[in-house]
Amino acid sequence: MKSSILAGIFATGAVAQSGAWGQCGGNGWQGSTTCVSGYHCAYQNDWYSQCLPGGGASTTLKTSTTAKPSATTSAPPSTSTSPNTGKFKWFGINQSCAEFGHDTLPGIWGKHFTFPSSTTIQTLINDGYNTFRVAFSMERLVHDDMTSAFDAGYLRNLTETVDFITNAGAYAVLDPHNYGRYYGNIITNTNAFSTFWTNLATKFASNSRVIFDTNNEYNTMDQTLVLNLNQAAIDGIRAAGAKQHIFVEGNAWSGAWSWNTTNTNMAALTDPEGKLVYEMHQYLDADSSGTSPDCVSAQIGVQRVVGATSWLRANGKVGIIGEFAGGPNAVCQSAVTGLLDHLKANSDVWMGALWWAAGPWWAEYMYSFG
Ligand SMILES: *[C@@H]1O[C@H](CO)[C@@H](O)[C@H](O)[C@H]1NC(C)=O
Ligand SMILES: *[C@@H]1O[C@H](CO)[C@@H](O)[C@H](O)[C@H]1NC(C)=O
Ligand SMILES: CC(=O)N[C@H]1CO[C@H](CO)[C@@H](O)[C@@H]1O
Repeated sequence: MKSSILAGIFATGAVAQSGAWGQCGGNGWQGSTTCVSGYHCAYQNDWYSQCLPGGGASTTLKTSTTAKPSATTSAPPSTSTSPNTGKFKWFGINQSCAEFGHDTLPGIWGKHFTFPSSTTIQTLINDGYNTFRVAFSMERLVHDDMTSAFDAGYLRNLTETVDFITNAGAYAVLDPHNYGRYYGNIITNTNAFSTFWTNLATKFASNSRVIFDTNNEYNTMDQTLVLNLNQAAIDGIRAAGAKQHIFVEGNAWSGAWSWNTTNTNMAALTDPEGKLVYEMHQYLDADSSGTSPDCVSAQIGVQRVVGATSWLRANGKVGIIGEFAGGPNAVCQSAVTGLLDHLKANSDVWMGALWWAAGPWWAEYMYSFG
């Protein structure tokens, strides 16, 4: 999702009471600060409070910084008891906030950015999610250039988040939320990008529940460069001795609907480990941008991904829908349900799906998996 419009998508859902998993507070939030019955408003960070299951006091107005996970809090592995026993390997949600405030770099922790809440992560794991896409900013990790040493504090906080997730039995997707850019400039130095990935993968090579995502949403870039950057990331990660799965992303915001016309060259990517997963994003509003809570039709979910399904199968690849969402209304509910049913029915090529922001009816649907 284009970060500049994030505020808009969440603001448009303003109703009398925020729905399950909906936003209920945060800087600039103008919608409801109370949740529907059975949910309470939980402070996540200064930009976001969310309706989580259960009673409890609303903490929307809290402004202190309790958002960082504690490395000491761990939970039993939940994979065997997860309700998500369908065919998807990965089923999850983004954990977005360490990349916030991108206009201010490196920015101040607790003011411009923070890290995901361990409480939220644990709640979502208990509800059956097993995959968390952890967005972060490359500039905050490497200040001077892509090959420079890591910012120790940012790396430590990022690692604590990842460790919390993986110690709890879930998968953590490391997502440099950079749109193929570094300090706003399109990355053209594939060698430096490869080194960045060697350095990062070295830190996480021993954690088998980590997944590497080369970059979030390349866009308006040369198509061959997108191919080369992905290959450079793959080569860099393998040079570190890391053997986990790698999510590659395409040009044009990695859109599933245009993948079969835009990103066909990506079939040429190679991986000695054979663990590439093509991550595509798909929103269901008119221009596929995720800026409107309205879905085009109840069928649009399937219609936008069938071409990608064919492409994956024809090329012997597997994919994941790494971002999707629909507004809290009946048309979107049908559209998203149709999308997920289609992915599930084609689980030979689709390995999972990750919500960008959860919808109010999600829990019921998720439990219907398996
Ligand atoms: C990391 O988190 C700690 C709080 O545990 C905070 O004080 C520090 O500023 C953070 N640093 C970065 C760079 O995120
Ligand atoms: C490409 O994908 C779109 C969207 O899924 C689909 O409608 C279209 O038929 C596909 N075109 C080709 C040539 O496969
Ligand atoms: C559950 C969760 O972490 N959802 C996040 C997805 O991304 C949006 C936009 O960045 C956040 O506001 C949500 O908190």
